[in-house]
Amino acid sequence: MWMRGGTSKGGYFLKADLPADTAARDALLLRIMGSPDPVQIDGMGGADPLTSKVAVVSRSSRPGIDVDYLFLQVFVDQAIVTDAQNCGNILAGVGPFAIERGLVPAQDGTTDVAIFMENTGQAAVATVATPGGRVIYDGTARIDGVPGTHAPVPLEFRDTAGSSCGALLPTGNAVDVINGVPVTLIDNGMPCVVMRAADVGVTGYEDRATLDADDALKQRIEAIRLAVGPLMNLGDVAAKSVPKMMLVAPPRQGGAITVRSFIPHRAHASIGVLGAVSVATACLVPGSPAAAVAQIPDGAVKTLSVEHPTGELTCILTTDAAGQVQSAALLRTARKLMDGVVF
Ligand code: NQM
Repeated sequence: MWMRGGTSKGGYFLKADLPADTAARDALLLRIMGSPDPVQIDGMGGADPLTSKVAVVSRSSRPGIDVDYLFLQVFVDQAIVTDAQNCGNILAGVGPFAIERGLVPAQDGTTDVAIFMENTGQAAVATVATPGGRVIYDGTARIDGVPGTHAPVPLEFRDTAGSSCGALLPTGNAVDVINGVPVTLIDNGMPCVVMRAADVGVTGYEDRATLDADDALKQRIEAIRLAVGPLMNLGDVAAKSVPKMMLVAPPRQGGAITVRSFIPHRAHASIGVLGAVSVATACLVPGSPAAAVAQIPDGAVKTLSVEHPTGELTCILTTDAAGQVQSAALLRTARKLMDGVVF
């Protein structure tokens, strides 16, 4: 099934329909997407990392979990398929897909689908609109980066700290200085390097095309990315799609912070879901570059609007008495685009 999940798009597969052998599976997915090729002319991929994504879904045997979800990023112009990152946008389609494929029985009204995210070993709950026991995609919910309105798919994440790096702050520091740039190395569901845009010579308000055309900027932040991989317990990240590079600036639309993200070699048209959760969490780390530019509301439950190139993404973070983030909730939508046979 081909679906839009949040602001991404990709192929959703039943695990049993793909080869069990990883190398054979990855070779098939490269052929399906048409990679490596900058325009993916011979495949289904959309010539953009945001539209070259795969979800592999199976019924779960874990207590309290309905389905297991493995996310795979298929690189556009390199023959790489990586499970080194999760994806909270593609996650938004997993609940509807699981119900449509009969892995989860639909309730009348809404159906909660508990999803184990195999990439990071953590769980999320997606709430799918199922009036009359059938998945619907039409609705009135709107997310920036997607035209029109659709049925809401609220997502809730718990205990995502250290998803891939072993700790929220893998170096134990609020700030590390890499190549002269103060950064926060953080992982609250997505490994991210958060730095002030001004510290790498941009404003943080540029559009995607401007950032993608800035080769000097891209080389500078790639050098930082390669340097921090081992510090974040990610090893050599040359062929990995993490960590994501987050350039932050003060909010301009009444939100909490402005972000321009590289994922990691192209600028994101909006922002990743778990990327946004990680940046929002960085805003709460005292002394960090994000905290220096963020506007943070009072209270244990914080509604943080993360401004991005095409609008904003609101994260609701629940913190404990020590100010640590315990859970994150946000709104996505999804749409079934095509169900059939890919050759
Ligand atoms: O951070 C793009 C996306 C993502 C990832 C990327 C995502 C997330 O927007 O949870 O959703 O960072 O590669 O789909």
